[in-house]
Order: sequence, then C-alpha cells, then structure tokens
Amino acid sequence: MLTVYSDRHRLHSAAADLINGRMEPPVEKPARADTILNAVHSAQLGEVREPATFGVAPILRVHDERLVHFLEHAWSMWVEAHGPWDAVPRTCCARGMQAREPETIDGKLAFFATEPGTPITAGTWDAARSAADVALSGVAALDAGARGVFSLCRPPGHHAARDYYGGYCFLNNAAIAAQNALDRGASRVAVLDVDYHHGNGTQSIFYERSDVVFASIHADPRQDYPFFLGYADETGSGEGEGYNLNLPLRWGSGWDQYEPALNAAIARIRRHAPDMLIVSLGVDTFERDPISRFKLGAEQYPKIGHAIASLRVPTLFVMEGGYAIDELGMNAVNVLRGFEGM
Ligand code: FKS
Ligand code: ZN
Repeated sequence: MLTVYSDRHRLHSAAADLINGRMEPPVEKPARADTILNAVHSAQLGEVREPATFGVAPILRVHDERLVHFLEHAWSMWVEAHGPWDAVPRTCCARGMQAREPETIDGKLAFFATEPGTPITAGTWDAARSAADVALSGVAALDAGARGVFSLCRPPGHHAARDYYGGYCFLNNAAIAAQNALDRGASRVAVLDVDYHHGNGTQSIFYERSDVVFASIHADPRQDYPFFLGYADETGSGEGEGYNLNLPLRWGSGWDQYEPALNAAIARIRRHAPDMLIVSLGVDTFERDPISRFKLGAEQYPKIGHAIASLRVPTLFVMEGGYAIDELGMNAVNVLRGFEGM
C-alpha cells in the first residue's frame, strides 16, 4: 500500500496541553507521526511518497474562508499581541452568544476555537495545510487506480468543522478528501470514522447531504469528548436524513461491543454503494491509550482492516488519533495490513 507522508507535520509542535486540569507534555506530538512512519517501514507496507501541493482551493470547498484566514494569520497576530509562545483561547463562545467575529486575537481565538487544548504554534498553519495535501494526494492516487492508500496526516482533522477548530484538529483532512473525491467525479462517498472520539467536524460538514454517508463508532458523548455531538439519534437532516450513523459505545467497551458496531457501520456504507471510502483512522480505541477508555487489544486492528476491505471500494485511510506512543505505529499499520490481507 502507498503511504503519503510529509515531514512538515513537525512544524506543529505544542509546548504543553491542559490535561485533567494540569499543564502536561502534549500527547498529540510529532513523535506520533515518526513512530507510525517507522512502523510503515518495518512492516514493508510499500512506497512512501511526498504529497503534491494543492493550495487553499480544495480546503475552501469544506471550510469557511474566515476560519482559513484566521488560521493563516493567528500566529503573527498572537506574537504581536502577547509574544512567541503558543496561542490558546482564554474563553470560548457559548450558547446564545453573538456570533460575530471579534477584532482582537483573543476574541478571534474564542470565536474559532471550541476548547483551550489545541494550541496554535509558529508552524501550525503550514503543518495543517501539508496534512490536507497528504490527504488530497491520497485521493489523487486512488483516482489513478490504487485500491488502498494511507495518508499519514498530522495534525489530525475530524474535530474541525466548517468554521471552528479544536480537539487537536485545524483542517478536516478526511472531509477535504471526501469533498475532493466528489469534485473529481465521484457520485457517492462514505466516511467511516473509527477514532475513539466522535468526528463532530466531519458529521457537521456533511449533515445535510445525501452524497456522503458518515458512519462513526466512538465513545458515548455523555461520557467523553467532544460531548455535544455523536448521539445515536443524530441521523442527518433535510436531504441528509438517514445519511449519518452514530454508534456510541460506553467507556470500557471491548471487541464484543465494537465488532457489532463496526459491522453495522459497514452494512450502512455498503447500502450507499460509494465510489470511494475514506476511513478516519484513529487507534486511540486501544486498551492502553492514555486518554481513552475502550479496551481493544492489538490483535483487533487487523480485523478492523479486514472488515473494511470486505466493502471492495477504493479506500483512503486518513490518520486521526492514537496516543499510546509505543504501540501506536504497530496498531495503525496492523489495520492497513488487515486491509491488504497481509
Ligand atoms: C485536552 C482536551 C480534550 C481532546 C481529545 C482530542 C482527541 C483528538 C482525536 C484526533 F483524532 F482528532 F486526534 N481532549 N487538551 O484523537 O480525536
Ligand atoms: Zn481520538
């Protein structure tokens, strides 16, 4: 399987993250992509290729230009206002507040961010753009005939919506890829999100549309981030009614709960008959993941890949979360090996 990867992910590197009320070393860090790339090499998965550059046009097919403009200029505004350390919001916009974009950097951070744990650093914009290029290059490779491609994106993307960012995500790589597949001529696309956290950004981007099915297996939003989206009764609206499938699972869920949910997601996607499948690949469902509470063992990851392959659709794997740094690479690559039947 082809892997698309860029070193530019390294440009996004936060100094600290607010975890359980304390400033700690970030779990979403450059070493994540390094360890996944190492596993790709040791498993001899196949060629590793640099992405092409696509510019902002395919990004603007999914994201509001105000968010894109903000992400591009946030760092310089922040440095001018405060200094050359990570830009974090002090407040966030809440229910019923005025939805007008403030002028100052602190106001803008509060306007576009959903939470304070996703710092903007000097290279965040360049890294986020390069992750979108990694995803878009994967779509191009599938168009050229590949059956499966791994886009080793970092930073991740599935919590970023049309006009907000958060949850370690700035641009929604999977949604940008899905929209690009449609723009290149696909009639129907499916996004399968197997990250531990609900892909609220992806869901919201496609919620009113019937050309993209979004199916997600994730921690129950009553218990875990992102808390305010991901309930089973969110089934889509308008044209999109019936095209969104949420399969929330309780803390402590293992393969016995996960497997039937995965089968239900795959059955829904099969019914959609997509021309392309995008998998938001998170392996933070792992039993030893430091921020998550599912109980999948390492031996389950090839089975996830194998089940996805049963759809027989050109498939783009877009990297999302996974924080058990020692096993992260192996678990991610095992999904891909299971897909390949290796
Ligand atoms: C801690 C804030 C709250 C957020 C959890 C984010 C999970 C991110 C992810 C992604 F795939 F996007 F990376 N925790 N500062 O794993 O879903
Ligand atoms: Zn996650």
